[in-house]
Amino acid sequence: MAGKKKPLVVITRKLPDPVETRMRELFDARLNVEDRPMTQPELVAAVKEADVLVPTVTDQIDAALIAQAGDNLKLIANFGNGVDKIDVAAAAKRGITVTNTPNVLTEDTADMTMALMLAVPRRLAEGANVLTGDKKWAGWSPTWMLGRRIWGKRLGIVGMGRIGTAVARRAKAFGLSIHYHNRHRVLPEVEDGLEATYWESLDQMLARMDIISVNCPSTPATFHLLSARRLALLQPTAYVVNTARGDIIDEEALVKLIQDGKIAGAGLDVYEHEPALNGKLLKLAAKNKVVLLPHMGSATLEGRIDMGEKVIINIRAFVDGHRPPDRVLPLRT
Ligand code: 8YV
Repeated sequence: MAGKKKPLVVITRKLPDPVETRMRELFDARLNVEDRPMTQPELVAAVKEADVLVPTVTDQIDAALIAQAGDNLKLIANFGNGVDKIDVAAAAKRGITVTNTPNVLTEDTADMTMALMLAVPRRLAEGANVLTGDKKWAGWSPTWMLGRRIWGKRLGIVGMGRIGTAVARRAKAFGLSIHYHNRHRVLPEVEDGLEATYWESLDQMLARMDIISVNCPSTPATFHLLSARRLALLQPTAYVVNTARGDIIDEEALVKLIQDGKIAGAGLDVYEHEPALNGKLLKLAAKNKVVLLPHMGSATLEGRIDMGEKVIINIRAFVDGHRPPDRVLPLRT
């Protein structure tokens, strides 16, 4: 990246127009206007040539890919918060910096978490389908479309980081009592403000909650954190919501427990093998036991523009020789 030459920035997916316009002004930006996900060979070609790669959650930036990077590649500026698809340690070994886009998608993702938290117990999708379905609506009845009340129930948040805390703030206003499990207890003032109860034991928390919300990152330590054994601790009336990453939950086990009536239902935005979907989940959706969204927790125009802005700031800072604000360090093992 020597001299005044603009850095070659390869962006793997189509980004909002204002972001792409700014990137073209600032960088030698190679855009993906058709938004066709790049194949692995195309990604290899990109990392061989680029000074900066801007991937998203749909790209697998593993050690094998990083090993093929050209000497120019010095920065992977992820368009997204979660870096579970990037081998950050392999990048660090090759002297490649990794950045992400925290904070700007917190509130949107928390909103969608609340939407999913309401969707299954209050039969939202099912109710909406009544009016647009084949049969004519017969009208209101006192015993029809009864769901379960949210107010006064216990919410267990797994992962009390930025998004978990934003979920807790909203949930408190919905009359839920806040419980959480996290690697570290949060500051007393945060806990007090939320009237939150900390559970050191995830097992014990799971056994006592009405709703579980998964809000931790996907790391080797959180893979199947909600394992078959742990999911079996949930009450038969409990709901599970996941807007984090699919592989934090043993999806097969979750499906089985819902099928068997051992858990009441789930609201999911993320899947273990996405974009592939477990057919059994689709069957449960048809029976209104689960509400499924296609990974759209942070999908607002404002959020995507803010994410793009963060990517640009990270690239600019890096290219100008500063430490980029959202640098991601390899996990300590
Ligand atoms: C993004 C997300 O849409 O940022 C994340 O971690 O899960 C999503 O909300 C996606 O990652 C963009 O790459």
